[in-house]
Amino acid sequence: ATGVAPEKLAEAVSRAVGAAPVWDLHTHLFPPEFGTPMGRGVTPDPHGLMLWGVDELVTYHYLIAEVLREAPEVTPEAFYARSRSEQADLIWQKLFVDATPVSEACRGVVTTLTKLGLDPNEKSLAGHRRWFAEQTPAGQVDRVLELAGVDTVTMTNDVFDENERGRWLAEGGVARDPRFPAVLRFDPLVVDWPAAAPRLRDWGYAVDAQASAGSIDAVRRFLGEWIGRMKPVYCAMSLPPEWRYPADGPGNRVLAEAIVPACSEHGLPLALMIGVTRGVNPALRQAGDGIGVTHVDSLAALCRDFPQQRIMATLLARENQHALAVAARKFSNLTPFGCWWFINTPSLIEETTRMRLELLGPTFVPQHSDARVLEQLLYKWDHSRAVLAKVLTDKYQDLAAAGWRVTPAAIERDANRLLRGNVATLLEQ
Ligand code: REL
Ligand code: ZN
Repeated sequence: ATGVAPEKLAEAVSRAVGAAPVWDLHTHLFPPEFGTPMGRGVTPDPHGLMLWGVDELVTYHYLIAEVLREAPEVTPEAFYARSRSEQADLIWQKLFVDATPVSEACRGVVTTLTKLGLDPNEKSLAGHRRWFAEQTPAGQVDRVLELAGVDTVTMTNDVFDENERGRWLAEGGVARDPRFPAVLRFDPLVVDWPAAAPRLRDWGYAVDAQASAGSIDAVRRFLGEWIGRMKPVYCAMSLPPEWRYPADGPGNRVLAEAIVPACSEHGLPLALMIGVTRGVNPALRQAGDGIGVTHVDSLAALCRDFPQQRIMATLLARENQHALAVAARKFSNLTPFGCWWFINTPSLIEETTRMRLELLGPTFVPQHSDARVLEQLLYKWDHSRAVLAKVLTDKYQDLAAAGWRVTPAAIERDANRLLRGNVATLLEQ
């Protein structure tokens, strides 16, 4: 086969990266079966978990943090006292009308509206609201997945969330959409055992404050039951920067003696999302979480202790990305994934992805969306695909200069594994 001419590489790569379907490895999205507060043809469920539409897009917690900077005269309390649409109107006015929406989260709204055929230059949200009110939730899911080039949207299913828990436990459970595989998420088990234990006891599992041997058995039973109910594709938790392993304490005992064994019994990978300090500014609620540097040696120690356990990791701090890539070179059971939250910006995706390709070749998962609002898939994947294409083009140009024939088939193979194939291999073993 002949190689692609160096001056044609950029176009060939962006075509392949644009055409490759995505399996989004981590989102907070739900299909309509989990209820939705709005939409044509459905009974509105005010606590429904499927978030979509312009008010949700504009009140994304990333933008709440930004509007409180742009309009410091608005206190967080006053902001949250407004209705959702009043919050959206304020954000629209301050960040999109009175200022230029250059931040990544703002640009995301612009890309999203444009991709839906709506004009992001409108001074008011009224017309956009009318358009969304005409859509059915199911139709919108189909439209967005199609336009975003995403075929699988991995959910995050928090067993400690009472609202969601009730839906799983309802008579008949929740109807499942195969495009939305589940993930069993249980942060408090490891991060806050003193809070998790009484909840487990309420649910009928005999656990104690020390997480003694009997408790460990009960946690295994709890996990086994939820794995049976949700059929997750992996288990997940996020951990604070202070997390150390090995170290004494109930959380790590639960991790090593209940969580990892339950994952291995059911053949499930375990995802660790490390580096978040929750509630640094509690008044900001969901927008108030902060960041800290992860102790990567602890992650490496876990990978060393459980060589058979597939471990996926994403770290919040830019400072940790190099050490994570190096750890993955040492432990083949470790897969770095995504550019999480505060590093999901074009410049940091570029630097992180370039480094990962240079240290790991194509053996990682470059991105996940972390979308909370359905239509965010449109911008998160558009922006990330553009950066991935740019980095891959550079790598191929260097290879071509070194004498390698970069063929169209190789470009397609790489684009497919980076956007979907590596996830499928990781989760379907
Ligand atoms: O899954 C997580 O823990 C985080 O991704 C979220 O807590 C966070 O709020 C999310 O919206 C970030 O993108
Ligand atoms: Zn998340």
